[in-house]
Amino acid sequence: MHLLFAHPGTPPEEWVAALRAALPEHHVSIWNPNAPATGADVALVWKPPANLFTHETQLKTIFNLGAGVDAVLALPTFPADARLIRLEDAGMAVQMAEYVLFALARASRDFDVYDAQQRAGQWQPAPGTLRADWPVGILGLGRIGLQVAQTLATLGYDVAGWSRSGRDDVAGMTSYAGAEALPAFLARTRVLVNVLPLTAETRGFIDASVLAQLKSGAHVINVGRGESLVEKDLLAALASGQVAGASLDVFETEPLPQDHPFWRDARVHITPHVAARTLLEESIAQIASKVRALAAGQPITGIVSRDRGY
Ligand code: NDP
Ligand code: OXD
Repeated sequence: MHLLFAHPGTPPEEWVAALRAALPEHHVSIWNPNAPATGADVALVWKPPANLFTHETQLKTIFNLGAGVDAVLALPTFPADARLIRLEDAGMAVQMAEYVLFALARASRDFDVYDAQQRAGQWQPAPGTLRADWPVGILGLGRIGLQVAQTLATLGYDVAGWSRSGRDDVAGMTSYAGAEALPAFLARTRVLVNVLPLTAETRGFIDASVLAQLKSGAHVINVGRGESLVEKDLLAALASGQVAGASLDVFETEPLPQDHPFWRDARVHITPHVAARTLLEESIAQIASKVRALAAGQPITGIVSRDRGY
């Protein structure tokens, strides 16, 4: 196979060296839009420009260097007959669990209050909190959502998860499946964690109606995609007090525009789409083992369904 590395946002040398070391029997090139096409049949991409696919017309297998494939599927040039394969966990799930646990503990254990007290030189223990008062609801129980659920359940949080098909394999988690179960899931949730992929169905999903159904004084943790959350509806819910705070890693527009009201609201915590980073070693190991399987005609997991969008 001939592999092409096409991640315009990252210096290619380290990745390409690791790929060559992992797959010495295959050819590896770096995409250069100003050079003739390489004829590669496999590409490794992250947010590729649309002209990758009009330039490199032999590509039949695309490995996405992330879990979310929304940016690739949005490209009108993405070839209809190409197979799209996403990263499955590859070290991201545990990072996401850490991120969510940190945001949850910050909200439920008054760490913001103590930060403010420190700045004011105050020593003022707040009343203790009970996990029972902080039921967590996780939207999306895939590779990442399940690890988040497992981590929180192990620590004794009251955890529920919602997905299309439901899961019964996390001890201590209550599973809700499908649209008909959504109202009950939302009604028992105070901390809403979004780990859904961005698809036609999940775009704009967390809107005023969803936020209104959460327990009053809710917290929103969005680590999925920004376009799944209607930001103006979150601002309105913060203004009314229905939502008391938010930890947001992803946004409708990235980078978050300087004039966005989120920057100026102390109840909103912002990170620049870093909740789970793509790790070189784990990602190359996963992709290399799939390339070897494909070359041997064996089945692989992680192939994206175009119909579902994830
Ligand atoms: P998976 O494909 O493994 O899981 C997706 C989950 O969402 C599944 O449980 C699926 O249900 C559920 N789902 C999808 N559509 C719907 C729907 N319409 N209604 C109900 N449930 C739905 O994805 P991952 O866990 O690997 O990744 C999730 C997302 O996390 C990525 O797509 C990406 O957007 C985001 N991400 C963000 C990062 C960051 O740094 N902020 C880093 C990595 C990922 P079912 O199980 O029934 O199919
Ligand atoms: C991903 C991401 O989807 O980094 O992997 O957002």
